Amino acid sequence: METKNENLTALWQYVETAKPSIEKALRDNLPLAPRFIETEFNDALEYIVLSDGKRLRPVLTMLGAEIVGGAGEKVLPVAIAVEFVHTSSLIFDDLPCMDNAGERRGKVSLHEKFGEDLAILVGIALLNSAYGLVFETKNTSAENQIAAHREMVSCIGASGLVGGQSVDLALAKGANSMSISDEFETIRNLKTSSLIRMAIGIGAILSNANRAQLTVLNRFAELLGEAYQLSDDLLDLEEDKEIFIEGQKTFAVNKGKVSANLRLNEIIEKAKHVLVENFPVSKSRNCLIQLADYLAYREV
Ligand code: GRG
Repeated sequence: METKNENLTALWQYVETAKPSIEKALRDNLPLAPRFIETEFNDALEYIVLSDGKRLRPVLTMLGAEIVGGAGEKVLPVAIAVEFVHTSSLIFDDLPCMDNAGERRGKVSLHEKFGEDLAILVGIALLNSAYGLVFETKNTSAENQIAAHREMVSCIGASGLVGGQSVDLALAKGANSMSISDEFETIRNLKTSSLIRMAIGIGAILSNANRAQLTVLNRFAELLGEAYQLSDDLLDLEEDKEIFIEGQKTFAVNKGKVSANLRLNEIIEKAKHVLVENFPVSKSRNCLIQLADYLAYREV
């Protein structure tokens, strides 16, 4: 392996530089309720959106724009939309009917703090506003905006994030992996890879990416989703082997740590190769390559 987490300087420098404008745009675009609606809605919205997220998905959108020759700053509205979708997925995922999580981003989860009813409303408000923000990106054609919007619909819907989460729910209820599909691992990655695909893809679409470039970026996103899921499974295996073995038959459980690590390396090398073969050397390409390493070899 050429790069490990300690060598991800270009990526973290990029994140550090982009973060102030991302945080400002998040604040400026919060879908706040008007003054006359005196509920806790706005407090709840600010509580979850302005919490301590890594903001990797908006960064992906900016890098998606840059790798096809566009400017990251110009796609900021849609980068914010991606963070809103991500945040709404975290809110829904934490609900008692899903993952029942009491904590998120180092704080009490939104529904525990403000109630399930308000948490659901905040999640919907964020999604709703994300679909509108795609039309706020200036210096791009109406065709690009419509194409980006269509990509969002597809990545969030039943063939993406929502469908992927339904697989997770079925597995949590004890469905046998093979009864869901032979392509079990790929389907398990759907919820993660869909959002990565959306993040990179809409930045690129709004920056005039051509069809061939989009195909390459979609493949990269798919591999990243696969790597993320596999590294997650490896971390689970590390933490609580018993529970996991009884629960799901993942690749990591079936084949063991050594094989899973080999496969993880293979996927990451493939992902990097896809970019290196199809895009010239650039800062954005280097950052995306480092992001692949980060996702695969993260420790939490
Ligand atoms: C319709 C939006 C919507 C969702 C319905 C609930 C659901 C379907 C999907 C859940 C998807 C989910 C929560 C996937 C896990 C994503 C993930 C890897 C989260 C952690 O990302 P980090 O580490 O988190 O980047 P921060 O907090 O830094 O942003």
